[in-house]
Amino acid sequence: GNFQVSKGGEVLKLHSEVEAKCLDSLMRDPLRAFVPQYHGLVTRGEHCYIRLEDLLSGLRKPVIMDCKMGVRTYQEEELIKSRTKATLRSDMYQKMVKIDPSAPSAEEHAQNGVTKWRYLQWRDTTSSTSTLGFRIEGIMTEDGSVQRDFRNIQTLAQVTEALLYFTGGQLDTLRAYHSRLLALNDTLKNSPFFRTHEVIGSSLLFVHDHSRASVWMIDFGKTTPLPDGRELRHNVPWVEGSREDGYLIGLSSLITSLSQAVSV
Ligand code: 4IP
Ligand code: MN
Repeated sequence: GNFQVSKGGEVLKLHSEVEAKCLDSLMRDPLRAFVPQYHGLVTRGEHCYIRLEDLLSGLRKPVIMDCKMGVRTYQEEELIKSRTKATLRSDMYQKMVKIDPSAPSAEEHAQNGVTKWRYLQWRDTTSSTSTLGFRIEGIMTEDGSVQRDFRNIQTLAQVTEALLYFTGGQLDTLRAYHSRLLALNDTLKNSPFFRTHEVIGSSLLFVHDHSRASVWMIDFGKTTPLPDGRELRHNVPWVEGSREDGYLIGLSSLITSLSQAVSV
């Protein structure tokens, strides 16, 4: 949404201090090979932007898929806020009702609002996020149209179907994605950044055209360092206070699904 295309193979993204800090560290981490190159900040008019490598540059009619990673997409802080000084969001209530009028509780209907945590958590449990550790947020096809009806996928078999649709069943493309994800899995295990950060709401961006396919880690606006030298495992379910994100649960689901798609 908040991207602005600029010239010279770069995109500008509205500045976030949290994201800029992550990108700074990532440029000095083994994960650098899986993240768009970060070129620092730039001011245009009244706004400050993050300068990023344009991952689509040089591709002809690219097809794109955004997978939001992890078993939850809200920060623990959001849950705590929802209990204490609960701000009600009528926009989120409306998005919820539009998809499922019976989703809000009687109280939420009466107050015409839900907390941000409630909305994000509802999204997580009605998609594959809570169970498979990721969800397909959207697919952009060759003609540039965006399809979002993958967000309520629940099973791995449905994911595999979506991957076949996304790649047109092209074996080369599926295999390229599969080996890229295996390489990412290896690199994550050796990444100081990954060990020491809680990765929330971040996506894997799958991009291919007729001749190339790659996967990139993007969106670090809710990715934060852990305090006091704490580290995460990333492959265990979340319980409140653990700050575990389940990122590797999602990656492993994706790898399994790609193996299935390759052998269809
Ligand atoms: C959106 O809901 C996404 O969850 C956004 O996450 C989130 O932004 C929005 O919160 C929320 O309204 P839908 O996609 O269902 O419309 P992302 O930016 O990763 O897509 P953040 O990053 O803030 O959680 P608000 O508070 O920005 O509206
Ligand atoms: Mn995103």
